[in-house]
Order: sequence, then C-alpha cells, then structure tokens
Amino acid sequence: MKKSIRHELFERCPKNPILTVEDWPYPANAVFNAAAAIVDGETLLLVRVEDFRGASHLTVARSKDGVSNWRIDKQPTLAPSPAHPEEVWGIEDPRITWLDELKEWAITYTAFSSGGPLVSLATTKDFKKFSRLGPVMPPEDKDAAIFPVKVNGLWAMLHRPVVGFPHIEGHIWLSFSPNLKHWGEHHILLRARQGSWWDANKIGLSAPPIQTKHGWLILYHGVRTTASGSIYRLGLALLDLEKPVKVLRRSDEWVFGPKTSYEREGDVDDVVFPCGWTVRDGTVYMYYGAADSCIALATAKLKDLTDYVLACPG
Ligand code: BMA
Repeated sequence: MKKSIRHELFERCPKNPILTVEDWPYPANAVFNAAAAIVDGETLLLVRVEDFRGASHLTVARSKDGVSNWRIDKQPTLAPSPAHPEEVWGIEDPRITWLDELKEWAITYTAFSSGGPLVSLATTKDFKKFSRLGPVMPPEDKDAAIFPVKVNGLWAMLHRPVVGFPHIEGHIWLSFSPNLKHWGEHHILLRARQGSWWDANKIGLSAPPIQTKHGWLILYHGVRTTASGSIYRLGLALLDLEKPVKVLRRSDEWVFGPKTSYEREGDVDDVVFPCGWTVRDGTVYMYYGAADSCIALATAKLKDLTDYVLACPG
C-alpha cells in the first residue's frame, strides 16, 4: 500500500526552539506560552516565565525579524501583584490584542487564585506600565482573548470555562461587555467533541482571532487524554465576521501536533500551546510553548490557512 504523506500547513522554524531558559537574563525553570504582537515594527513576545517555586510571571522579549536576536527585559515585566490576591499562585498564558478604539493593548491572562485559575485583564500602551482591570471571569476559566473591534457596540471575548458535571468538560464561550470589565451575554461557541476525537472533552482558544475577509480565523487547542497523559494539538475554525457567535467552519483534523523532541519531551510531554501569532507580508508566525519548557515558531501562509478552513465542514 502506498504510504500517504499528510500535507503540513505549518512549517517549523529551523532555529527551533527559538527561546529557551538558556537565553534568559535571569534564572528560570521554563519559558513558554507567549503572547505575540507587532509593536513599533518589531515582534514582541510576552513570555510566561516559570520560576523555581513553580509560580509564573510575564516578561517581554523583542526581535526585529521575529526569529532571532531577542532582547529580553532584565527582570519580570509583569509580575503577580500583592494588591491582587487572585494572582497569589502566579500569572500565566497571556494573549494580546490591539484595541484601536482605545489606542491601547488588552492583555488577557490566567491569574492562578487560591480558588482556581481565572481570567484577568490588564491594558498597556507601552508594555512598561500596566493598568489592571482585575478578574473578569471566575474560576475555572482560562484561554481568553479579546476581539480587536467591537461587535454591535460591545467588546467580545473568547474564553474557556470548565464544568465538572457529568464529566470534566471545557468548551469555548463568547461573551460581551460594554466596558471590558463587566461581561455578559454568554454564548457557547465551539464545543469539545467526544469519544475518540483529538479534541474530545476539553478545548481552548490558542491565539487571538485574526480578521480575514472570509471571517474570524480561530486557532484552538484540543486535549486528548491517553494512557500515558494528554496530547495537546491544534485545530482551526472560522467565525462569521459580523456575527462571531456563528461558526462557519471547523477543521475535523488537527493541523499541528507534537512531533519533534522539544515538543514531545519537557516538563509536560506532548504539548504545543500557542498564545500568539503575528502576520507579516501574508505569512503567519505562530509562537508556541513546546512541552511547557521552551518557545518554538512555525509559519504558514495566511491564504493557505483560510483556503484550508474554507474547505472544512460547516
Ligand atoms: C493547560 C495550561 C497551559 C499548559 C497546558 C499543558 O491547562 O495550563 O499553561 O501549557 O495545560 O500543560
């Protein structure tokens, strides 16, 4: 039988992993799950850094080409605040969105409170000074990102609450807010599938949505539980531009999964976990945490991603 070779949408950067603890200007156990944005013409990563107590904070790394020569802040850029008890066990997995109407960046992140992980929000103009809006979703909720523009006059946020009944399940929800602080109009958007699916039981948003002429392009992770642990893989979906509560397409197959040694072995094996992607000249740069240990990069043509998702089931 002829062996079929699966077409890969994303191409791994030959320099992977592009950032590790060896590059860090201060001691760290792991650097991973970074948000990404183009700021002043450069790539800015807001990196989750785990210290040797197990708690995480966020530190900025900047690069002109988004691949090499990273300039990393000498100390934590955004550390858990003693004034915010919900950050007592650290802050993790940020996502960044430019809000043109407010002329500032919104950063959604997981605050690890003693009551469980929840979604917190901060804003910044320069990645030096930050204004915290505090928790915007109660535990357990993670993997949140804000849309760059209002939808029918309201800010929109994707996030992933977890329910424990009758089984542990996590689906992606869409909620709305007039002021970024108070959220309501909650809609379930993308459900984790069931049974043998790669994205059964628990899914979560990866990078913030990208606006295309065909709709909002969504990258999400699915978690498959196996006898030897969980496997984190990625899928694509497309939401209606005007009414993002409407899912137009969703990939049946995963489009990216752990393969290389740095993705398969680390503090948590078999994890690819992007929190950010940027678009430069039609190429999508997807930055992902690999095995909860380091940061890697994979690229794809935006057109190939939209062509692929448009050919997926409705
Ligand atoms: C998820 C998050 C991520 C982590 C992943 C794999 O639940 O906590 O921060 O990368 O698990 O361990």
